[in-house]
Amino acid sequence: MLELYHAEPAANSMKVLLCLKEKNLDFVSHYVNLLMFEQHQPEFLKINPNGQVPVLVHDGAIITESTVINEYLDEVFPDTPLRPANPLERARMRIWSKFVDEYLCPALSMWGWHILVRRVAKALNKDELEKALARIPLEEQRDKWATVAGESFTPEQLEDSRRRLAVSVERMEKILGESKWLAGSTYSLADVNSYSMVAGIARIFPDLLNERTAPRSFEWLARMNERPAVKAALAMPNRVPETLRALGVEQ
Ligand SMILES: N[C@@H](CCC(=O)N[C@@H](CS)C(=O)NCC(=O)O)C(=O)O
Repeated sequence: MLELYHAEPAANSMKVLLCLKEKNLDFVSHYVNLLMFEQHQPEFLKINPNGQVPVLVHDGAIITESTVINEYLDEVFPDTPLRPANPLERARMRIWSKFVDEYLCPALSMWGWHILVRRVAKALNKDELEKALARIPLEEQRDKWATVAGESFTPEQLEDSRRRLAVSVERMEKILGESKWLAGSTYSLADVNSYSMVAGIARIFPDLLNERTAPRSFEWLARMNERPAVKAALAMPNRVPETLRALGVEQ
């Protein structure tokens, strides 16, 4: 049996939801409400002591890290393969996924925290915030909550993240000038792992990724949006609006 602990169909949760949908795999969905700090509750920390989603549980075995989870799924369930058979394309799939995880995603995440998480952090009173911070297992995550509850990131940090996103789009344009998909001629985990992040850039910075400034990435995104698996994954619950309402955060 496959079980997935995940949040909204966005960011790292979306990577795995999309992989499961592409491979047409049945799974039990466990929604974790990140804005309600469910990821830091003792029951969830037993599953992932880092207090982060997504987490896959396969016949009782726990697997964390979205990129690793997707390779695992592709290896264990070989129907509808998402890793190119060609070793060079497979290497390119891993290089691009590593770039997304280490360079693109942290830059996008800073903006996500600045725009969304900050509003939740500001809505908490001092006591609630201290209690919430004390339960966060990862020091870097604790720092991020404390940062957005305070003055947030500096304009320089935010501008540098925006610059990294522009660099990411430039790289993507170059790759897509040479091949149809991000690892080469076949649709692969390189595309699956990037979809939510690239869609995030287009949503937050339409000036960086549009038909005119990045035509190939724009076309890739349009092609991705048409995939039934993308549509199915995006149809998974998004509880952010109702959570913000429940927390009394203005929308
Ligand atoms: N490297 C991890 C990162 C996971 C991660 O950052 N998850 C975020 C959601 S996209 C999370 O759980 N955030 C809540 C928190 O850190 O409190 C992966 O790729 O799975």
